[in-house]
This record gives sequence, C-alpha cells and structure tokens, in this order.
Amino acid sequence: MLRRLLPLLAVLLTALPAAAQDRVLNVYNWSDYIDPAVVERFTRETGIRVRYDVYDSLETLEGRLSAGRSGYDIVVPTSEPTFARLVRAGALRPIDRAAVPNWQNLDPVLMERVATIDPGNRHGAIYLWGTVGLGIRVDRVRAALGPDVRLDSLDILMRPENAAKLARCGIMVMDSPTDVIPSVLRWLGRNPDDNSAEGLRAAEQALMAMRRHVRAIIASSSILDALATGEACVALTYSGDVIQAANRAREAGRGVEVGYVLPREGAQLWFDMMAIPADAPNPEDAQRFINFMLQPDVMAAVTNQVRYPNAVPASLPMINEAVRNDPNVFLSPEALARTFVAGTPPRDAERLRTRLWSRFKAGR
Ligand code: N2P
Repeated sequence: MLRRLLPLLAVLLTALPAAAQDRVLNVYNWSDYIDPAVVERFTRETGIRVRYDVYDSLETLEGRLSAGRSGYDIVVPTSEPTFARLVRAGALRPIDRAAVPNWQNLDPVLMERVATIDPGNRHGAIYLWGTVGLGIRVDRVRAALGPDVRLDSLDILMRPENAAKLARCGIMVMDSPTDVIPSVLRWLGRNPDDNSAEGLRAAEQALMAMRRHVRAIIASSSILDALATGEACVALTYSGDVIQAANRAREAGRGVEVGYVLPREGAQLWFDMMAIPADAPNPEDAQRFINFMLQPDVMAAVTNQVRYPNAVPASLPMINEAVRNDPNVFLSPEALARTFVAGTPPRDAERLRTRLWSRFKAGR
C-alpha cells in the first residue's frame, strides 16, 4: 500500500507551486534587531524561507555591499550616511508601492524626515530608529563620580578626569567611527557634521584624551553582551541595545543595574531603512517581506522585543506599557528637539575619519 502511495506523494509534492517549496529570502539586518517569532511567522504565512545574516556596524554593512552582488534581498542601512550613499549610487531598487499596500501604515512625518536623502521615499521604509548614548552601571558610576553626578551627559565618558575614575570599572566604545564621531563633535559644542581637518583634529584630541582609560573598542554586539554581564561600566552605543542589556542583566539577577544616558548636549538620532539592493535575487519576495513587516502587530512585536521605536503609529496600542512609557525608547518632544541627525561625510573626509579612528583604536 505504502509502496504504491509513495510515487503519488512525490507527484503531489512536485506539483505544489514553486512558491511553497524552495523560495528563500536573504535578509541582512543588524544583530539583536528583530523578534525571531516574526520571521517564523513570515515563513509560515508565505512559504518563503528566510536566510538571516547579521552585522553590527555600518562599516561592516558598507564593506559587504560596496562590491555589489551581496546576494541579499533585504538590507537595513541607516538613513545617513549609508542609505543615502546607496541611493545616490543607484545601488537600491525602487520599491513598487502597489506591491506594498501596508506602506500606508508608515508615519508620514517620520518618512518626510528621510525624504531629504531619498526624494519621494522611493527606496526605503523606516524600520526602527533610536539614538546614540551611554549604557552605564548606575550604582558604579555614582560611586565613582559622586552621588550628585548628573546622569544625562557624555561628560561621564568624555571628561578625562571622569574616565580616569571609571577606568577600572570598564569603559567601552562601539567600534564605529560613523556612529561615534558626530556625538563627540557635538559634545565639543561643534557642528556634528564638521569634517574640516580642524574639526576632526579636535574630535581626535578629545577621544585621545580619554583613550588610555578605555578597556575596549569593540563591535556593538559585544558591547551589548558586556553591558548585560556587568563587564562594561560605561559604554557608548545604541539606545535599544542598552535597554536590551539592562533587561538581560535584570533577568540574570546578579545585581547588575544598567541605565541609559541620553546626552543632554544633543544625542545623535538615526533611522534605519528597509531597502532592496538593485541586484537582489528575489525582489518580489523582498517587497512581500517589507509589506509583512509594516503590519502594526508585527512592528509592535519587534519594538517590544528590541526596544527601538518603529514608524508605524498603529502599532502603539500593542506595545507593552513599560516600553511605551520608557522615555529612552519614545523620546519626549523636548528630548527629541535636542537631538541631531548626522549628515553624509564626503569621501575625502571619510578617509580622514578612518585614519583618526585607527589612531584612536591603536591609542597613538
Ligand atoms: C541593533 C543596533 C541598532 C542599529 N543592535 C543602529 N542603527
């Protein structure tokens, strides 16, 4: 009986639409930046399997994409500089709105902000956004700098006398000139887009002045881990990563209390964009994925998991109370007004920045 049924089964399986069987979508996203259940649901609903790779800095993403033929269908670059450069280079495929009806769920005010570098929002939808600031061990920082220390400034890290007091406790900086230099310039009271030789020299001096107190300049994903275990006492990194680390530390129950410092001198604000490389092998399925992600319940699940706000306002009622009321996830209008969005440095400035950064890493 079974013998006779098997060939029939084989015929039935091959007759299934190609759709359900061997479609694969290649996604390249930031680490710790999605709810895995959401990816499973996408596969369940569409039959499309997802090959999911991660990066943890814009430098890594740009390196991977610059050669072309990355093989990815979805990438998630920050609006400036990476997404802006890709748009300008014609390296992204225009998105067919008719295939993405959930586009209408996007907040027009936020989308307008990224239209400056992508006129008409043709190449990308905001996925998540956030700030750059400090993850700190609140009790340790208070113990080192005094009970009255203001926990709202990059002074904690950037003033050498503070860094000296915190060195033994563990200072870390994410390994990304792109996402660190603008905050340093701003802390210096300069234009965060100051790419003059003099501006960059000032940034370098400031970084070098606290360099010997820094324990590690490492990938943002490693910083998240180090904050969660308590190994890092002060770390310059992305907002939601700090909040994720704080939650992990709390769950571990070993008395590590992590807090986020939104720099009052002005925090760098960034928007990460879902986009499709021009040479994506499966652009239609990529659009399906973007459409799937833009559903309010899906975006709510992502924000609940990774603690970054999204750009789909209808997701708000489904976001957990604690996340919705966290002022470091959803900034108050006053806090938002003090943020800045960094621009895209010209290529020659990029070279200066890279050299500055290797000297900072080397410590000389
Ligand atoms: C996620 C990193 C946030 C993205 N781990 C920074 N644009």
